[in-house]
Amino acid sequence: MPTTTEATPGASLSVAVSREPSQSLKTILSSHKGERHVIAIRGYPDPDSIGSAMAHGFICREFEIDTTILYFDDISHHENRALVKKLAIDMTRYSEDFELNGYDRLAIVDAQMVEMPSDFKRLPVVSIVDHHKVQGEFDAEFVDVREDAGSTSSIYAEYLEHNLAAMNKDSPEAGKLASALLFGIRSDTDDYLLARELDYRAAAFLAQYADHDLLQAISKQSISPRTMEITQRAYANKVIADTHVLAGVGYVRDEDRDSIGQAADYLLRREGIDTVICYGIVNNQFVDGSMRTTSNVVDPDRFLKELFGADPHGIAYGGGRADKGAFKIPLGPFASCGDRDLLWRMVQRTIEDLFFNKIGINRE
Ligand SMILES: [Mn+2]
Repeated sequence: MPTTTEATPGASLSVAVSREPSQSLKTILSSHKGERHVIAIRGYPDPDSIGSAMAHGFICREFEIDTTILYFDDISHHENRALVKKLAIDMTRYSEDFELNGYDRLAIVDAQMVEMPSDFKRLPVVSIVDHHKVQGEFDAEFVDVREDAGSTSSIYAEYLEHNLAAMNKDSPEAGKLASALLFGIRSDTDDYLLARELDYRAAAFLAQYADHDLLQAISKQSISPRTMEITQRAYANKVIADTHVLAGVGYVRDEDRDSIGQAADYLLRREGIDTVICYGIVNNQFVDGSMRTTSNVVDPDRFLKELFGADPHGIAYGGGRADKGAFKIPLGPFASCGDRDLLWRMVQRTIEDLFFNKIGINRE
């Protein structure tokens, strides 16, 4: 009996889906057969951008296009490092001496901002696929930006569903890719809380290929000792005011930045708390923080913009969306303060003063 793993699974999920983007990507990639492309991940690599980059490479292989996944910022989150390691994803960290010669084109995935280092300007952009409104000037052969998608991984899953590259249940490669994309969708939609129709359809399609043991192994990744330590510092230093928690964690290395957000997530689970701000001095250069809220009245974007204001160019130090936000304030020359404890106390005192002032609570 012939097996038909490529026979439009997911077709039973009724909604009419345009094949147009998949078709035009197919046409464009067909015209670049034999070329070498860079797939660029801009910003800190996260599961969505990593999964999307893998998918783009997987599809390119079908068109005999050789690809290199290039990333520019350290993989900061422990879970993301686990993802790359467990799936043995072949990714290259960009450095000044990266040999750009021999590459014909550039593909950008899940980037939000598409600015590239200047030496990349000579590479024509073959595609931009994203679910954020894309910022910056760009000129690409293929653009598929869907703001109604919860993740870029969902868009790539749709290309796969439309057979741009053969998915095969017996192929470990397909299994790895489906797992990475599922992880990307889950992570960008906050565990499907923010998922839209496209994301559910993508997940239903991918689930049949995914390696579920692998997926579980990635998501059950233990919390790193650094994150645990930073969370513990946040817990020890927390100041509670009404339903708010403010927690300074002191000095944090750049690669542990994500632990601040994880600590905030943790504190938010405390009974009676609905809003958390967790912050530290990151890389000895920035006061960097994360905000989390489950409150119906607190808007993190507005809250942080009002709390910290903007730099002289009018760029706000903080911002966010419905349930989370972040801020980053450069210490500038104050970073050189010879007394680290004093500098930290000054930062802590300033943030606490601003915060208590804002929520109208006297701190003593
Ligand atoms: Mn994304």
